[in-house]
Amino acid sequence: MPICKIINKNNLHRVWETPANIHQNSANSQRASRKFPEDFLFGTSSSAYQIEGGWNKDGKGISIWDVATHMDPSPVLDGSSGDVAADSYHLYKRDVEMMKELGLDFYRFSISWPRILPSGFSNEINQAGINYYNNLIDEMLANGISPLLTIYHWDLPHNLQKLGGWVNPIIIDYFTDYAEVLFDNFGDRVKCWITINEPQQICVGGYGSSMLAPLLNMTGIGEYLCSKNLLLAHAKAYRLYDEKYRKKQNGLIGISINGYWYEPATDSIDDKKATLDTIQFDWGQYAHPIFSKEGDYPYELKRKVYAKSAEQGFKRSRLPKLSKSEIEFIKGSSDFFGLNAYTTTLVYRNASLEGMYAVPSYLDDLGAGFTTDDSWPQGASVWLKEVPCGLTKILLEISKRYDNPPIYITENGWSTFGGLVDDDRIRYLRNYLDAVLDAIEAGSNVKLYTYWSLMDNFEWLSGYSEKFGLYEVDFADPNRTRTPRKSSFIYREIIRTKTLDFDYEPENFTGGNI
Ligand code: GBH
Repeated sequence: MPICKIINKNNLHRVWETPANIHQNSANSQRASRKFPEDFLFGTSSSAYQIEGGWNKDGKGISIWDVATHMDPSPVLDGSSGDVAADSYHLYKRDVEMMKELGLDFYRFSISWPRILPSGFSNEINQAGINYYNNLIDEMLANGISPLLTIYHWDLPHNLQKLGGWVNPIIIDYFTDYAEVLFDNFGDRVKCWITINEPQQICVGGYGSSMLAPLLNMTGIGEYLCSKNLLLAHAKAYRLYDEKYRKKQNGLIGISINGYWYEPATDSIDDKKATLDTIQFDWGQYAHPIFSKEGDYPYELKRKVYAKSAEQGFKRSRLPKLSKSEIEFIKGSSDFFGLNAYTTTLVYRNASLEGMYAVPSYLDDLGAGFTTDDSWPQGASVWLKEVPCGLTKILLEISKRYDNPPIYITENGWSTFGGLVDDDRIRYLRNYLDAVLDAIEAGSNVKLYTYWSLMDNFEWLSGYSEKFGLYEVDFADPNRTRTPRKSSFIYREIIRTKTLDFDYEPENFTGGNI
């Protein structure tokens, strides 16, 4: 079986140098145990709207997800909402108990902007919201778990959306005001911050399509306006922390970018070019301005959107320009590369793409088509295939492109349709951690790993149908009872021993408590 070849530090992988047919690792058995570096850290991840519930409790304002999930007809697959979700607004002590059971070093969670600033603006702070997160943070610290705080994970205050949300440049200042409230209130105890979770998903999902709130569906225009404002908002919050808070609070701050790994579908030059273009549209669009030496949008993105715009009779490129000072402002604005990495996709470019996409559109600008390999194991989410060496490759690619930054894997996880015996999640977890170790051995500077997610939660427009949790949540139970899955016991042992042991079986696992 052709498995990813692992390359040494002097020869970090480039997409066009390897064959397209990569496969997941074979069976778990008979693989030697591997040790993680002593200072490597393990955590789990979640986000406010997906777990908290309490959507209108104690003065919280309305977010774009409250609006989207309350629409009639509902855009959510099972018609559900995050009104109650896993009810972490009330059950946070149980959540911390679970973190403790797993032995996590840290827990990544996000703050609901409208719970802190109900109107979106910082002139009015909701003390009940501050109290909630103070309690959560204090409970974590009392149990030896470090908070990794995401400032924005998609639940924009509805008021700001009324003004255009991420396509109105005024968001840059309002986002920074919000971040400042968080630095002021939580920065004494929070030493690691993520400004924004997944720019591409926010912009393409929310403004360029209707895959995420606010379901704007203005492709070819919306995602590019969003992109520029988001990069500037991120950078402004970073600069604020750097200049006003870092000395006193002594923390780190960065951004989390979702990185699909892309592999050419065939060996043809066209498919290799399409693959590189896709990388630059999908995550290079955000990573290049922040992490590259030269800054600015990637050349491939600028050239393609400019050319298409001209062809289509637009007076200027639909991708807004970054000025010299904006380029400088954004460049270097992240202390680490936060990477959310789940899966791999094959890319092609050929005549069959003609007329396939609306004009103008993001996909037409990019001019690529996507496919997958039937041999890749399939998760409960349509887009999720298990391709462990795709993770090794993206880690090495980031290391190579951006001068070996510290990489924080801020999300990685597997979805099922439920059940406590989750052997496929265990296989995914082990194979992906194995892939992380391959990347570290090849010279990638990976510092930590975060499993998505601590528990089942509201999976956006897929509702509650796809389960990512190490803990199962019973959403039919008003108490939202949480039960550890088999994978919890496996992850706990990996954390306890800092060792990946492919043969470890939890003793007497009966689907009961840890
Ligand atoms: C993460 O994004 C999110 O940060 C997190 O909130 C989420 O729960 C987690 O993934 C699991 O999905 O359904 O075919 O339209 C990872 C990137 C972006 C991948 C949206 C799936 C939807 C594709 N995800 N994308 S589709």
